Amino acid sequence: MSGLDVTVFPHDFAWGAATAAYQIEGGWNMDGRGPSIWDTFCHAKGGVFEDHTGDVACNSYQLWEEDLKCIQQLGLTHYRLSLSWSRLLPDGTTNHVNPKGVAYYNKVIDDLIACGVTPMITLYHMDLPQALQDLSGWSSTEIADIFESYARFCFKSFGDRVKLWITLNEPYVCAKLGHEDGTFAPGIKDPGISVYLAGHNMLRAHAKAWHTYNTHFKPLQAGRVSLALNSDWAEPSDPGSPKDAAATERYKDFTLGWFACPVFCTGDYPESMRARIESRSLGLGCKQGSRLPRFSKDEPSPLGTADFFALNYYTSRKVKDLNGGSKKSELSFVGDQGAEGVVDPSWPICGVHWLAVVPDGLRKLLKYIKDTYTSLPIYITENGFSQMGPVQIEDTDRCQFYQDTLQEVGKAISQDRVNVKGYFAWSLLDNFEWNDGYSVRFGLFHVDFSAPELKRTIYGSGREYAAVISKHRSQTKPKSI
Ligand code: PNW
Repeated sequence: MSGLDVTVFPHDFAWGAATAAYQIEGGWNMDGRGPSIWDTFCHAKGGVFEDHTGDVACNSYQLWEEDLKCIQQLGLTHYRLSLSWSRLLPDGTTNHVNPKGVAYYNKVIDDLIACGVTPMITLYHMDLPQALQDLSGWSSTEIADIFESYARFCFKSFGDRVKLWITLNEPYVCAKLGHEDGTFAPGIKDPGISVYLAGHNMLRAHAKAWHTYNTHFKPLQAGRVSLALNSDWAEPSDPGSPKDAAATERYKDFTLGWFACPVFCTGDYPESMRARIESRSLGLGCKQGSRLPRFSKDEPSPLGTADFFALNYYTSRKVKDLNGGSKKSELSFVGDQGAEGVVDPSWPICGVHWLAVVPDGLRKLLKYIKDTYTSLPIYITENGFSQMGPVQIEDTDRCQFYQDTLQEVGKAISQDRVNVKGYFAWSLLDNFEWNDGYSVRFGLFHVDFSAPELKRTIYGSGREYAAVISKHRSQTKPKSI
């Protein structure tokens, strides 16, 4: 990455790495932590590669100091972590607080700040307390108020030091993989119905939490709150086909627009979602009318509930129209979307099957967000490259990936004038990669999962990332007078 022109990144650019509680912490039943839906999903067996679990993971609950050394070795300016809701509030409600959970995160936050690293904290990264799932989880209307109480508790406990908050990570993935496909916890397969309900309650929960912060905490704490949205970049499969072009717009609306439009544009779902789900609901004989819920006028609107844009980008797709295909009369999200994303055969696949490497897709997506949704600052809150199979500590292909990707981010800043404020590599450490277990490695540090010490070793790409950060620091120091 030595050839990268780092001077295009502003001097206060956030150089980060990201993790999530369930993927790294382990200590699943230690010191009063309550179970989450991922504990249940893993322990039920059958849903995760070789029945791996996050019971121990990187044991960051006990080895936090080792993680801190990794963060320092990289020279990160920012570290994005998530809080385990059920470690703080074992049954999900503020009726029972677990003081050891609070103490753990206090130490993490204090240590980061003492080392000059700014924490960015995600309140929810896929790990709902099981006790709340037992009350129907994201499908229940009440969840939004319960989440708001949890958020309020976190702002109160940590907001004196934490100034960058993400309420929800990837509501699309939680809703679609967790409630439509059933491949992620809580493993619900209820095509075409629960997915929209879960997504809707996530938006309500986010909006309530943002308003609470804005009214009660922002005046004193002066932080910023957003939600992290994942999106592929998408282009028509056949550039000459108007049907593929229309399908591409729907593909973007049903992934990014589903959450970005209510928050950044109109306070409501994209028109294409509203119209299609309504007409297909009628066509499919749904008794309750549209399966896409409506936002109530009696609740705070989702519109304007973000102080920056947080984007998780991994890959791109070529989109084919599916309106005439086998999904036409199927009650399902993909049937509603009427579009299918496919991988272009010219794109290399890294490790995990869904991740085709398309660095310039990120530049295009950044410009699209600026043109379509907002001129607020954008943080790339996740982006990364995985390895599968034999471990290569000298991971030249991943070095190339980071070089190419950062170059594209640089072009977005210098040529497209997109206000990108930071970049967080996914991930600091190899970790529990959801239903791929430990078979897929995203870390800048290798973790030896075969030995109880769980030794962390920097990859070649980690060294290169550290070199970029230090080069940037030395070349863009604000001039002293
Ligand atoms: C993100 N997919 O999730 C998450 O925020 C991380 O927790 C995760 O480790 C990372 O990406 C890498 O996968 C995704 O199947 C999980 O398309 C699955 C998918 C996409 C993103």
